[in-house]
Amino acid sequence: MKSFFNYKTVTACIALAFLSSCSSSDDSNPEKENEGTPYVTRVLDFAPAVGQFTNMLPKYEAGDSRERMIQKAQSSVVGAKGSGVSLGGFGGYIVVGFDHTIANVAGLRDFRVLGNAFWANSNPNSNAEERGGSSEPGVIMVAYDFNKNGVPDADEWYEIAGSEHQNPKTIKNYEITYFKPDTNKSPVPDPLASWATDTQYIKWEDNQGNSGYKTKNSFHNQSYYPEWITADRITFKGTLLPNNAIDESGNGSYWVQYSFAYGYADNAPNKDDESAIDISWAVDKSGNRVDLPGVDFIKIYTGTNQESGWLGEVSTEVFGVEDLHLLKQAIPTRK
Ligand SMILES: [Ca+2]
Ligand SMILES: [Ca+2]
Ligand SMILES: [Ca+2]
Repeated sequence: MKSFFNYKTVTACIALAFLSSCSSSDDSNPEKENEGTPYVTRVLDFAPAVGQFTNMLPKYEAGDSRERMIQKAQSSVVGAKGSGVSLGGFGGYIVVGFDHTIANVAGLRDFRVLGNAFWANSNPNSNAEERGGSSEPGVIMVAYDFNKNGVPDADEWYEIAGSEHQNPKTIKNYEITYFKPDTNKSPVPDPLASWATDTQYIKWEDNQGNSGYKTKNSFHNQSYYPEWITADRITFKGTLLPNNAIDESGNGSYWVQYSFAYGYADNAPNKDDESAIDISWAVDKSGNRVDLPGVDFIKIYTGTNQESGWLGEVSTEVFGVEDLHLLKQAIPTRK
């Protein structure tokens, strides 16, 4: 945006001063009234899974209801650069909405979910084939409001088929249940890892016959189970991506979370073109491509069920969403 106002804008602002706030109307302003804001304007739902930043990003305070936590999540992701939310382990999600439909422009990527992924400075494995560092891939779902009722109906959701969609290690219709921890139980520390204060902290089970415990670490002492949930267990469903974190040091000191090639949230740095999504990658439940004119709602959920030692669980963070067309960023889709 230009750093000065032109004469006409200033005059108009003075004239409108008693009616409303006013801003520059130059053509490069992405917030032109007729197009809408290029960022998230509301959060419809927020349900993080178990995680070391759950109850922290955003912060739970005694008495907060689910509705209040959704409001806090909204405050954390609206606008150009939010303070961010953490979705916890597999399945934890956020649903965001906009004041306009993000258009699906042919041949171009259309939006970007802002995360905090970064590339490692010094991967001990110099032969690594994939880029990596802090990549915590979240699965992206999109909905176009076909019936124009202002909400995403169950049959309006489609999954963005990222690079791992056809990977045989990807598990569709995965389900995991986390059990609320007993605050009176005795912690089980790991004598070989001083950071692990309770290796049997939160029990989990999935629909593949696996079960285990989520570990509590010494860096985060608050409850990892969403405190506003009174139920003794929570279940999440979705597409489980393959594990992406590897202990490249061999001694637990240096974990690299590898990036998938494309199509996920918090998987590549925000400045990297591979963090940008083409709505044309959306598929239906059978995996068939769908031709959406645009999207009105986006859901992001953590796509992996993995812990990376002292780094904790792989958990997607979301700081906002950008409409690339309103921001005049033309990023070609993949060939
Ligand atoms: Ca497109
Ligand atoms: Ca609808
Ligand atoms: Ca992250």
